[in-house]
Amino acid sequence: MIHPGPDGEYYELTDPVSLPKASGFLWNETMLIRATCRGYAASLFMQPEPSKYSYGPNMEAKTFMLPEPACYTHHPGRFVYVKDEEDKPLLFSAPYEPVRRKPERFAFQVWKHKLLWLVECGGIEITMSLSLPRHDPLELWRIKVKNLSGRKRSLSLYPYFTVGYMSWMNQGGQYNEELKAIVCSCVTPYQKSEDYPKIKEYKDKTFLWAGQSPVAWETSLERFEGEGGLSSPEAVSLERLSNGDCQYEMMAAVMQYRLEMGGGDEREFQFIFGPAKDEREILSLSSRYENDFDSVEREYSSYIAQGEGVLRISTPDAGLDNYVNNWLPRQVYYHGITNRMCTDPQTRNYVQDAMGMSYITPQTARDMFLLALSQQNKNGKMPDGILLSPEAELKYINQVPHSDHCAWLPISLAAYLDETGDYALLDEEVPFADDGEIAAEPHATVSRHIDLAMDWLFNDRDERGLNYIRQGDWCDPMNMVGYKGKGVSGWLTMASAYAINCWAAICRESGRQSEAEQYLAKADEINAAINSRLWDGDWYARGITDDGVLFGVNADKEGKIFLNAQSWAILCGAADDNKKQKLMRSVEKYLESPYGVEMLAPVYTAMREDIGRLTQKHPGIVENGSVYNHAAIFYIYALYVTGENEGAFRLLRKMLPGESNEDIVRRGQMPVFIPNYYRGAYSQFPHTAGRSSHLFNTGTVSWYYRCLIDGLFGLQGTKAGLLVHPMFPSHWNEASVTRYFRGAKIHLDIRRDPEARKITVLCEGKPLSGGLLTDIIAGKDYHLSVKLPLSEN
Ligand code: CEZ
Repeated sequence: MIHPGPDGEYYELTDPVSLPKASGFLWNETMLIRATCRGYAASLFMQPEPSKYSYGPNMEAKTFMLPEPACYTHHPGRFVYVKDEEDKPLLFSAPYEPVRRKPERFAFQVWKHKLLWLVECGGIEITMSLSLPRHDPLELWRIKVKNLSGRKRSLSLYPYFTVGYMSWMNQGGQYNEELKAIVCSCVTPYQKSEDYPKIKEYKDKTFLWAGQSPVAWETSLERFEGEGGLSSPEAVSLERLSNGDCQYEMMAAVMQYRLEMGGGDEREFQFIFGPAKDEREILSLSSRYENDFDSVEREYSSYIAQGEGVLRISTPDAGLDNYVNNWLPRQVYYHGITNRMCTDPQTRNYVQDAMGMSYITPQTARDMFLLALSQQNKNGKMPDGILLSPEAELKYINQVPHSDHCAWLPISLAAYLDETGDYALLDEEVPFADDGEIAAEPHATVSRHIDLAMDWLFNDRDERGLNYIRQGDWCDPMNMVGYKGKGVSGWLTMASAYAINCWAAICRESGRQSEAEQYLAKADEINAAINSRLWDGDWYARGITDDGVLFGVNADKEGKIFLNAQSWAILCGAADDNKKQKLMRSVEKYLESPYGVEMLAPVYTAMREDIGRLTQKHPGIVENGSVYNHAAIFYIYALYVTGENEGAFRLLRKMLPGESNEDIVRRGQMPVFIPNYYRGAYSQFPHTAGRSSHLFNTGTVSWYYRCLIDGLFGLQGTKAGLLVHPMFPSHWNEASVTRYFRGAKIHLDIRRDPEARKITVLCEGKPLSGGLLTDIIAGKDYHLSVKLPLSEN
């Protein structure tokens, strides 16, 4: 059903039915497209806000990327109908929708730099491949037709690219001979005259350019479908498409090619699909790319290859190797480059995505940290969102006050400093902002900025020593715990203590001893408050509402235990070993499912007005008790940093669609990205548990990478060098790793050794004290052999 290609270059699905929503995604700096194995596609481009060029059949709400996208007959997509002009019954469509004729052979290949579909039906083979240019928001399609039937065939080929409902103000389409393109135009709807200057600059045209002129075309969806519908369009049953234009009707871009093919003959067609401002731009774009697909694909492939990360692993787990070597760094890179396709990323997301870029392109991480800090208020508070351009504005959830954004600064910066040793960053002078406006004066060093952020967190606590939650912390929809100004977040209090501890460690490394001691004392004070107010006997409470009600405790019927309050109690040091063992048992008992560890349980099935929107979410999705991978990876990281290798690895492995076909079908996706969640509520709704959200925007991947570096492979940077301390699961006896670190290439052969009493690291045969490789020279190769004690188990 699914298998990796040679050297993991691609992942292949060999039937369109078992994983109907299986998908892959491609992006560049200005666009993103997600396409499924059956041909449906969701695409957007930035101008500068996210916009569309291929729509569904009705006005679509502009919102953020949603989980569990529905697929329906008229869902936007890219399809090719094939009709045999002699043997009429033969009508099929590649890759599968909308005709859904079962193919003799099918392959959906997700490559890092392209998506490819191969379909064989009735002796005709269609190959469709999609790549993107480096910059422009355009789709470059190659469609190959091969006659495998060993006899002459007379075919009609109909590329059908959806355009849909573009505007209630003005929309129409026609074929432009001169441009060799179907051009669909609209005017983005608006009512306020002050919007016109912006609107008039929009790319309000969608065009389908063809390398070879079609014999006929169609621009009206209704005329194309006729009475046959999309599974058997009336227009395809006719001799020729109508060559009609479209006047304020539902649009489609359909072309017809007549092919006389001898046995074994093959033909290739090239298409460019995307938005444009006007015909002149269509001409310049098509002339820039026509007849140059090869080099454009090569350029795009090398662009994507820049996101390869710093680890190449070969372990007993081939599935994990494939994901870590090929797909994980790509997904981290996607987040750092595209900022999840918005102009005002949430501050916590932006700073954690920067953390991930420390392992991919550290310079990008550095720039992201500096931009985020330049938007900090002088009082230390961080904004809810980071504005990526002067005309950007805070939207949606960024208009709801959340209290946690400061905490992520030292937590993420610690990974950057570990990876780069770039402590000079702490002395960089950065301005402040006053409510979004970057002020000319005053400036302060990065260190001073983070001091202020830690002091803001430390002071933003109530008389019990717990942090106010306002209308949310890491959990966006926990919006009614503290909206009256008294409710506190147990998780945020733990995150504050952990952040302050991380900052103390950085202060120590950067020679600010006294500040380090002061911050350690502050963290201890907070941990004392946590243990006196939030320990419920077998786990930690999630918080206390405006009305003083402790929640996330055993007394609760729903939302008894929250995962984040357990993992962060371990991270901040509030949980001593006795409490840690107790909460780990509780997590295993109440939250662990075959698909990973759930975010809370039992799920909420009714509104709690002292907790909020979270409790209104459908049981088992997103924050209401799904396997919310971002929360799960925090727990896994907490287990690694406290030496719980077995539990950490078990849950790390469950985050990837498993080896068994049954698990893969249940998740419904290929292991080419980690989704933000898998359906939860396993004990209450086992039949839907495990389903993927198919949403690849998630802070999980930065932390997954950190778990590999700081935990599983224990190849963590320090100021002095690379600390080697693998934390293998007991069933791993050996592995080899190549670690790229500060310009050097470090080859590690790691294996269990009956003689080894503790982890021993030899570099070129000489023991390394404390497993620390220092004085590392960029450009040099190092060969380390690491001996691990035999596992207890
Ligand atoms: O957005 C994410 C945020 O991007 O939710 C996480 C939060 O930590 C991330 O920063 C947990 O709440 O508003 C909503 O209800 C949405 O559910 C968002 O909370 C959520 C989106 O679903 C994307 O996952």
